[in-house]
Amino acid sequence: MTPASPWVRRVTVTILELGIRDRFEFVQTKWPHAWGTRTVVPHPEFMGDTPVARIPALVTADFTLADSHSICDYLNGEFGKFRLLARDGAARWRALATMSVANAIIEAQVARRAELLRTGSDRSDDFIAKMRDRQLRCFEALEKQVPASGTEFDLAQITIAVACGYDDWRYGNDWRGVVPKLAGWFDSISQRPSLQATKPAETPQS
Ligand SMILES: N[C@@H](CCC(=O)N[C@@H](CS)C(=O)NCC(=O)O)C(=O)O
Repeated sequence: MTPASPWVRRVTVTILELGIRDRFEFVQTKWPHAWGTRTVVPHPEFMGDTPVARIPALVTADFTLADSHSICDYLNGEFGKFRLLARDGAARWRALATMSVANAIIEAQVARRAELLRTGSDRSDDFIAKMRDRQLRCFEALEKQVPASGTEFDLAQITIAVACGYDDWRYGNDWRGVVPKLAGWFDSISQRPSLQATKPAETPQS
C-alpha cells in the first residue's frame, strides 16, 4: 500500500468501514517517481506474489488478489456479509454502473499523473488534456446522482469519495466548480473516520 494511491485507498477505506483492520498486515511501498514509465520493484518478495507488480494486492494463505476490484469484492463477501455491495440483483448492477464511472475517473487521474511525471519532450499534453476531460465529464455524470444524505456509505460511495479526494489533492479544485452538489456531499462525508485515516500523501521514494 501507499497513501498516494486512490486504488489502495478504496481498499483501506473498505477495510476500515468493515472494522477488520486487525486482520491484515499493511506493507508500505517505497518507489521513485520513475514508476510512471519504468518497472519498479516495490518490495522484492512482492514480485513473487504477483506478476502484475501494482498496488493494491492482497496476499492470503491461499491466493493473491491483484486489483482493488477483486479485493473489495472479496472483503465485502467474506467479511462484510455483502453490506457494502449487494451480492446480486438490481442493487448490485446499479452500484456497478456508478462504480464504472467513478473508477474511470480514478483511471484517468492515475494515467494523467503518470504522464505528468515524464520530464522529457515525449510528454503528451494532448493525452493529459484527454484524461482531464474524461475526469470532468465523469464527475458531471455523478453530479446527477449525488448520494442522498443518510444512505449507506457503500462501495460505490467509497469509490466516488476516493475519486473526489484524489482530485482535490493532485489537481486542485477544478472539479468542485463543475460539480458543486457532489463537492458538498464529499465535504459532508469527509469527516468519516475511514476517510480521515486515509488522507492522500506522497509515496516515500526510498
Ligand atoms: N485496476 C487496478 C489499478 C492499480 C494501479 O494502477 N495501481 C498503481 C498505483 S495507483 C500502481 O501500482 N502503479 C505502478 C505501476 O503501474 O508500475 C486496481 O484497481 O487496483
